[in-house]
Amino acid sequence: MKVDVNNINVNKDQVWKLFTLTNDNGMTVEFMNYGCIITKIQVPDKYGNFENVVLGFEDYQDYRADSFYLGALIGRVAGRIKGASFQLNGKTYTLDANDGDSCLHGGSIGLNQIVWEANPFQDNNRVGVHLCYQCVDGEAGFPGSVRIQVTYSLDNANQFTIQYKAETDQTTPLALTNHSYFNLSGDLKKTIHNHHLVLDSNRFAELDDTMLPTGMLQHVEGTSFDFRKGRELGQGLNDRSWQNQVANNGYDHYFIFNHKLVHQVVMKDFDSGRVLTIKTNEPGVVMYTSNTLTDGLRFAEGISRQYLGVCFETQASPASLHHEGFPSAILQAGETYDKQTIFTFSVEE
Ligand code: G6D
Repeated sequence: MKVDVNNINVNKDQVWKLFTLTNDNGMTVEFMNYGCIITKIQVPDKYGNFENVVLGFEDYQDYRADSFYLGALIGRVAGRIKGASFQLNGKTYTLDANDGDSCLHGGSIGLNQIVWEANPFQDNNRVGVHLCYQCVDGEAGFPGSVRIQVTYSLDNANQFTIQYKAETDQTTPLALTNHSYFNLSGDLKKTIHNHHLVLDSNRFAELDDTMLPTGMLQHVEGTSFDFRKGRELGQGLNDRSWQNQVANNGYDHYFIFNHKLVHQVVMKDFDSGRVLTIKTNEPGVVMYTSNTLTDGLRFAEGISRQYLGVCFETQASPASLHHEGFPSAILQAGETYDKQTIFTFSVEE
């Protein structure tokens, strides 16, 4: 196992670091310290062919302020905050309204645009990089000075782990996640329509026509949101139900996990045999099926098009800032934020 580091000379003033983690099976995970952006994950198919399973740009410059957040660390608060404001302990905070009237993914200068301090490490079982950043009080409109450490690591069980640790000197909202778009076909051979998904959730957050949670949790029973026994993503991408249509003909919804299965998500592509299992201590996940991904962007393995990847943004819910009944996104002063999501890659015949 090893960690390789290369420089990306962005311009005369800025150099980004590009890290590549490699395990003994030949699996690699590549990412930058700009936005903690994951640019490539190479894993084998059932024939042993190593191919990339995440969307990434051909030119690293295209990641600068990318409106699709390809591969990016999202924060301080992933998702949409209604009215770009919230109340906390009797005080009203106003944020950057960068998505209509809402604050999306931490505002127009989110953590996806920060150059993080990076410290590679290796021990007997894994290789990785600690990525650190100190948010100052009032940054992007959020209270509290927050020290964040995100750790990317890879082991020889083909498990890629993202660990998020943080502490704040003032109570503040914090909901960090990763915005990688997965496509298990390998090198973007096809869209995600035939990806088969099991998702351990009975309830999802109903959206209004501005993509904001209404505050109602809908049961998945009898809908294209019921993945408890497994279904292909394509059924929902073609479904004419209200909630699939609200999300621009697909999924862009927060699911609350039942936390009754070992893994919260299991996705499989039958042609390649690749399987992705996701295990997390987060209370839920936004599943986004790249419904609004525009055509024509130059990715490393080809040209972008709708439904080319699916995001599993494990997180608490920003809806909790305005509605009861949602997993809280509040970090108390003195409390340690300690979240982990493990992405395991395997193959099945
Ligand atoms: C759209 O609504 C979706 C978001 O969930 C996603 O993160 C973004 O595109 C990239 O705004």
